[in-house]
Amino acid sequence: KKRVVSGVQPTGNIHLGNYLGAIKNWTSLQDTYETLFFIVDLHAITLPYDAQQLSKTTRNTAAIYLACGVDPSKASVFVQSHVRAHVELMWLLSSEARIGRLSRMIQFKEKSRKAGDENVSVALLTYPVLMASDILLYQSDLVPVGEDQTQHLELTRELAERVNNLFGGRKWKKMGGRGGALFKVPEALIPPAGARVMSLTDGLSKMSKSAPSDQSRINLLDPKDVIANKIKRCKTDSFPGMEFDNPNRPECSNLLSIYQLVTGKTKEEVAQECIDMNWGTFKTNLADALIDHLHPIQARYNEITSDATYLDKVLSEGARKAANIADATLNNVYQAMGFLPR
Ligand code: AQP
Repeated sequence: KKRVVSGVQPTGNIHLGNYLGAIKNWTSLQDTYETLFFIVDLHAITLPYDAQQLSKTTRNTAAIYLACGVDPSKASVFVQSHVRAHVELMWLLSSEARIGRLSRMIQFKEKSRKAGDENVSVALLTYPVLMASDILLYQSDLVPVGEDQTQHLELTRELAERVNNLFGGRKWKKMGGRGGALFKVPEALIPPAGARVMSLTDGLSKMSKSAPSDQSRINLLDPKDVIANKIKRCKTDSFPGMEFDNPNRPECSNLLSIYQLVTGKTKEEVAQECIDMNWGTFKTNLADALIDHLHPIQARYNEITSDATYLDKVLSEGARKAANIADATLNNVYQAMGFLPR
């Protein structure tokens, strides 16, 4: 079976964008591939964060994975920092990553501009090297990536090839190793179209955990009345009817896509159904559909978190399975790079 890895940062409340763009897709991937889904807590400290909240957010994120249907009997679910090999391999890879290349990454440029020079951590710059480590440790075949991560995956592929060429093959054999490639070079798994969920208050920016206004997103654990209220108050326009893909109506297109994804209808069905609706009617339908879709997830979340030990067991078993794969890769790399065995 081909292997797929993916993760979400515990940087805040998991929202509809994280769910429709990532977690929901994992539940079908776990049936086809060997999957590892982790909570990338080490990535969550690259921008200023609240240490009092990190472990709580990490646990909640793990519980949400399971509530959304990630099945620990099929997928390994674990916390990134529980597998020490992530940080160790990152250090080894960083000797082959180049500052110029990292500082030209679009996400680094955007985030560092927002944070201001004095707040830019070294970790924000080297974040893509940790991401490369997350992927390469598991000899992953495929990585689901949104548009904003394709550059990072490209860097991962370059690092894999570079280390394979510099230290793999015959050179590794001379060091007492098996020879061949140290890392599999991963491919991108492009998610289904329309899975980019935009903010409720601005149809041109993406829904995001860190956006200051909670009105801009639907959190998966929002109670019914909060969901209804956020939809009622979200941004609209003054055009008649509802339509997809009108560049002058980004909010309309976004809300129709959300409606389509949570009802499981086709785009054509939704376009037909809503063509003559006014905003008031559509918003009521959308709020009802969202509440219906999220209700079972919230019920499962409550079940999972009311059991004091279940989640811990899942996470420790997941970390154990992950560490088995990760340690094998890491040991090979140490050997090929010439380190004295322990
Ligand atoms: N709005 C979105 N629409 C579709 N997919 C989205 N993802 C995030 N936002 C949307 C997907 O969720 C996964 C986890 O993302 P992440 O936690 O690694 O960081 P992010 O992409 O930066 O997510 P956020 O929510 O915007 O968090 P902050 O505010 O902390 O940066 C990824 O697969 C991502 O594509």
